Amino acid sequence: MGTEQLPLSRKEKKLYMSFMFVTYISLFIGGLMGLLQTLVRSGKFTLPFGIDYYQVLTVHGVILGLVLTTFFIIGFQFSLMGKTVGITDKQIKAGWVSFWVMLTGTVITATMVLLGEGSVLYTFYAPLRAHPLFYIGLALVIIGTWIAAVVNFRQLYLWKKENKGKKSPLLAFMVTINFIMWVIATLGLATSVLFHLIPWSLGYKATINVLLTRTLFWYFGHPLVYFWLLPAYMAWYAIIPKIIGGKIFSDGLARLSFILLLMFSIPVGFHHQLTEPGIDPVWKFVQVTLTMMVVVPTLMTAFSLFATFEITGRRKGAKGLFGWFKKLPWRDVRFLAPFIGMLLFIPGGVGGIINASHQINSVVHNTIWVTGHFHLTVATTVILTFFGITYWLVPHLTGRKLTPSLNRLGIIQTIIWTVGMLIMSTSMHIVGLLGAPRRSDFSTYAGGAQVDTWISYQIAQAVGGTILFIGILLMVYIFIKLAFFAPKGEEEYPIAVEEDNAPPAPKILENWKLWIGITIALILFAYTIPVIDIVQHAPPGAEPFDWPIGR
Ligand code: HAS
Repeated sequence: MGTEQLPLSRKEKKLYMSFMFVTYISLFIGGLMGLLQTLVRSGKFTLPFGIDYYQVLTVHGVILGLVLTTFFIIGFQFSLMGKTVGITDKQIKAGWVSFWVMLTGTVITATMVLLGEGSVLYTFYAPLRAHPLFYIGLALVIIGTWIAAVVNFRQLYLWKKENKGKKSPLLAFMVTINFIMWVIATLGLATSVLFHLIPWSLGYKATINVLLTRTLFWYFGHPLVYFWLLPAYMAWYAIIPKIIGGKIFSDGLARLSFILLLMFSIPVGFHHQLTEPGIDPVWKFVQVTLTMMVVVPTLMTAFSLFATFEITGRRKGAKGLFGWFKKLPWRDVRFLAPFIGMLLFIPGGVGGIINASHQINSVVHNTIWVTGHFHLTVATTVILTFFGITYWLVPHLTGRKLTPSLNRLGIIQTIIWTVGMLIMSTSMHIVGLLGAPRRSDFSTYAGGAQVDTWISYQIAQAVGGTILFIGILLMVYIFIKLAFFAPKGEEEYPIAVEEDNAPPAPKILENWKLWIGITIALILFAYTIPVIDIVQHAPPGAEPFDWPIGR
């Protein structure tokens, strides 16, 4: 890979840090809402001031699932591009435009939810209908991300022009793949929001095609989860090796796995709609098969990481089959937090494969098992890796040091997070198998033996949720320290280089036209006929359902 690292200017650092501030404010607000939810569902607590359960759930999902992740990812990716291919002053300005457009959209959407005009959850399924400004705010967030994408594409384009014939730096290649996936995926969301939801919520359309809007949402929804995951993979492939004192196992393998993830992340949205009528089972089968293909690059990633760990350990003198394990830097939070993320991706991924298996999906769909699944994947694998990145990225940007005491606090934070999440997520998986629904406050149900059993598990979830909230407070504290109070100094931006004897990555891996072409062909294959069906055979449109009723 291109080994040259560019210094980040003050202007750049300010831009990247602004994204981090929004991330950690979101973590605090969204986490508080998570705590309230687990308490309410335990049946032991009632929300004050007439606040509604779905309002809290919407803030939690939108702020953590959409806002925190997007701001962190774009800030982190900007820094990766700045470090590897550089950024011009004009591009920094465009970066600020993207930041402000995204922030304005976020504030508009959040205001509508807080006013009780948009309690439609982060999936905003029709016929639940929010205030038009809820959707307009979301549209602005998406437009802001597109501006960031164009800036990143241009950064790589200019670098390629100046470095004719050279392969692009690995991390810049990865950022580009993630943004190509995002742009293709958000086209579905934009179609749904601009042509269906906004006109309908403004009253220009009396009814709406529910299945079409759900399909457009999930066309976007699965790549959304990979948009969260790929920055974690960037750190696993290219940053963790440096932190553990090793090298990248194979640049070519890393690129190939990202290309496969691009191809197989989008044409798979039906695996979220397996129980929905109106989609021919043949197309569900096709998309489930494509879903299982996503497992291939994921296992390539696991293989590559094991190889890096083992080679590095052996170089440090490890003996025996698993001796390398002891040589890993367990006391370095920059490694420990992402490592636990990797480890818990094993049960998280197994859960995903269970979800995607059509018949078994009918056991778990719409139960709180699914909530358990995504708290392992996004709220553990991804978030712990993001925390791991924060420990070096923020001090690098603010010109401070991750001191041994902050490192220790980080390790405590990681343990608290892991314990809290294991309690909460395990309980969610078990009670999900016992049929407990997700997204409902069943502490208000009439009662009965089954509901009592569910509620007993809810108490475990409230305990886990409380521990997690302590973890959030600690993480916000560490962030504030790293941003403002840690001693001045220089923290390394750890980018690894490739093994010396690694074979060169084949040129074809940078053939963008080929990979984007195959991706579009797969999408057209998986979606064209079912979408035509959905449009042609649409039942009379659904009447809107405003929440709270009577808006
Ligand atoms: Fe999922 C629902 C299928 C991965 C997030 N998923 C969700 C929802 C979210 C989400 C948010 O097919 C809820 C959406 C909603 O609100 O309704 N998911 C999958 C599959 C995968 C998968 C097949 N999901 C993710 C990731 C997410 C995420 C990643 C976030 C980041 N998911 C589903 C399905 C549903 C679903 C259905 C709908 C369910 C329903 O009915 O509603 C796969 O990509 C998983 C592949 C992963 C693996 C694990 C590989 C392990 C690795 C770690 C290596 C470890 C090392 C360390 C090296 C096969 C790479 C080891 C060290 C040692 C010492 C051992």
